[in-house]
Amino acid sequence: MASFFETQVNEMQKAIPCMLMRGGTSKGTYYLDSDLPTDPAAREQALLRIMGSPDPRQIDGVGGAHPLTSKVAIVKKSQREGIDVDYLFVQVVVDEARTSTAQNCGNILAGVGPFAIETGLVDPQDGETVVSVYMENTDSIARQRILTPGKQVRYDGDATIDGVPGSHAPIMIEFVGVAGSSCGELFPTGNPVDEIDGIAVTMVDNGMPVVMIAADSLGLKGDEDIQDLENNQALKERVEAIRLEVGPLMNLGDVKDKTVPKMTIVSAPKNGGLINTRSFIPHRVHDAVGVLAGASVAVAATTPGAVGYDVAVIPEGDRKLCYVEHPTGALAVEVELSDDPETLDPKSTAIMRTARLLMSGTAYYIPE
Ligand code: NQM
Repeated sequence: MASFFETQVNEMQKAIPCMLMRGGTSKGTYYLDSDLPTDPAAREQALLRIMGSPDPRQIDGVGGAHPLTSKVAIVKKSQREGIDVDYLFVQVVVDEARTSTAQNCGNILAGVGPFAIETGLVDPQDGETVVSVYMENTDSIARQRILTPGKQVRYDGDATIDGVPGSHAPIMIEFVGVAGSSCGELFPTGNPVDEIDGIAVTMVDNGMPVVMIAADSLGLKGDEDIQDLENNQALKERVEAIRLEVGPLMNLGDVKDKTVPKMTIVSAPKNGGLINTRSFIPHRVHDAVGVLAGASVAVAATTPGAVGYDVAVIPEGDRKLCYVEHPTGALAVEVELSDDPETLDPKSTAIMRTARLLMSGTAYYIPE
């Protein structure tokens, strides 16, 4: 298939069309699947080299030297009934020559609908375009409502999300079938709480495998600065030891080289939200909180017995608008909890994000 992009060929370097987009509070390169090498090793090499990995500064690439800005979306037209596009998320490890598809990313997802429209994979409507996305990493679905007045993606607008300066056009995202999508069950051990190394933890997966630990059980207040947490070597080692132990219990196997589960320290809300968080993702501390990670926290914190339930301030009503507090504000997650005695899987999970096309063109890299 001819690419949407006009690729500028360079004899010395390999050239791959791509867009750089902000998706929610993250940033990454977005590719059409058909523009990337088909050979898996060549494909991984292209993604690493374009991002500039391995290198803590990613100085020879377009990556932003942080896991939140070293992300990739690979998108193609879907063959699935009722689905517009398939989205594969790839985490490019910053300081190692490694990529991982073992996790999904709800922030980068926010840019997938706009990218699909910009590249002609989805025909825009005049006004609003609904894009149905099959998320390959977790075998689940998201429906995005994108504003497309005059059949063009609207990026400017009045919607704000904490962790991103300014305001932009809202993108409403509804998730379908995300509970247990990586771990098999919403609470993969069958319990809302378990004890690991003498510490109570909640293992939960409402779209992202998350381990919730009460701040006071780690000797923390819960509102520590990101830098303080990242400098606390003893804490990092303790959290990592728990992560390695719970990986198999969450049906994730050996997680040493995986970016899941996310380790989330929870405490009472400080600013009127549901609960307060600090998330190790898993080795750096998130500036905010992941979208699907926030969705997992929101459901667990409203479940009796789970870590955080005792300090959570739970909104009234069937559809609960839960503000998951984080270092730069709060993430609003709307959850409709189960009323089925057979399952705790929520009836629905939805969030609002914004995204913006930052650059469209050709990425170059020197192959091996
Ligand atoms: O949980 C970061 C992000 C994420 C993941 C990470 C995310 C999600 O904020 O859905 O969005 O946890 O690595 O981009």
